[in-house]
Amino acid sequence: MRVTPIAIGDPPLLNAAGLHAPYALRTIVELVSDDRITGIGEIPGGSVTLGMLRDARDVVIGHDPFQLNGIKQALVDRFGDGGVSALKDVRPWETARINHVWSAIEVACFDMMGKAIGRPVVDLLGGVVRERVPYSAYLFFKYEGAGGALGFDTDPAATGWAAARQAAALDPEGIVAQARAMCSEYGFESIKLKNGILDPDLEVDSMLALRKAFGPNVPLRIDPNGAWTHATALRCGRRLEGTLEYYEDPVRGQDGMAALKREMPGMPFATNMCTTSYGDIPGSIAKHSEDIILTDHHFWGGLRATLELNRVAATFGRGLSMHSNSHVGISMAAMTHLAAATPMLTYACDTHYPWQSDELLVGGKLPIEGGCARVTREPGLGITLDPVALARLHQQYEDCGLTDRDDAIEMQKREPGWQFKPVRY
Ligand code: GKR
Ligand code: MG
Repeated sequence: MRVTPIAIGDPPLLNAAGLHAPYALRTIVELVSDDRITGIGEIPGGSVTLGMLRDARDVVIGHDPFQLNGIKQALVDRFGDGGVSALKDVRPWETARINHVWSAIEVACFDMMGKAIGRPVVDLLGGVVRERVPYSAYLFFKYEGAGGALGFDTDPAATGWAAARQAAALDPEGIVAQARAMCSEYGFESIKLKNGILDPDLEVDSMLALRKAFGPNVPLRIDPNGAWTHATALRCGRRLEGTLEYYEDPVRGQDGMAALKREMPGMPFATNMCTTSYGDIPGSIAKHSEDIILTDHHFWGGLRATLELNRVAATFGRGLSMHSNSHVGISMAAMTHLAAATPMLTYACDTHYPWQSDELLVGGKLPIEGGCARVTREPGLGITLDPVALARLHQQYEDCGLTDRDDAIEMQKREPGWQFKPVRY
């Protein structure tokens, strides 16, 4: 079992927690069996998860990858609940560290199992319900810059999406230009805009500009990450009634979401913040805090645990979508296998994949065409790790000096004194 932290170039994207650093951190897990079958997994980076994964080697090595229940139990015996993120208030979805650790290992086990029996992971999850998995264009307000080695500089020779990816977008015109370039490159047919940063009315104006530019048939979502008060969210929501496919985390907490929903019964609400684990499901159902849950195998405890949400959604009349963070192709492949096997996951999934140019797969980045990623029929995840690329991205991790994501620190470099506020507007 090899555990490798990597850093991937990431542009200066804005969100309620601050600003993305020039590099996003991920941790890569490789499991190698006695008969030389390799399985790979990817998880958000960070010192706690990295330390736990390194410690998990003693627990994992020697197990049969098909014995997922036994491996999971051994990890729980070793780590308990794995500790809660110090950034719980900033990123409420990142609470149970054991889920991160287990997710990376479980995905690697599934990759090994698939390779051992010559079947894709999606078949081990019950089989294909959709071969082409739709993803949405995930737009961000941003400063100028491409991230990575270019930091906040830009490449003057860039064209098309590569140029738009590095351009500043701080107003409705910038967001529409970003959307046009991303949709024309990848063919996305639905759009999400990250909010909770600028003046809320400017953010709503940006959504309305997208509606005008793309017409009524392109589903639109807005996600202020709970940074709005009830009054702001109600006012902005009213301006967006009839425009949104769903309203993602306008306010914090299940009680806040439920109270807002009662005042906007016609608006579909979605979350990856107030209902983020099975422990939150009773409250979600009792309060009806959202209509759509954004799944995420990195945080819900792996592929099988996330797939089980399908039954919850079917039983209680909820919809499913998918959450994402800056990532490379192992996560992209795992997300696509999972979405291809989840009947209730009918909303286009989020992905940050277009924002990252670094990749560690043989053959480079996985294709997104017509807004969709096609699930492979190749064994396992259907991807191969390029050891040279992995070594380069690990060196990038060593060189960049980052060990944990902290968007507030990055923001303070731009705006000295800037402080994270759970509710800003
Ligand atoms: O990448 O800045 C970001 C997003 O804000 C991310 O951290 C969130 O987890 O994608 C996210 C979401 O809330 O949907
Ligand atoms: Mg969200």
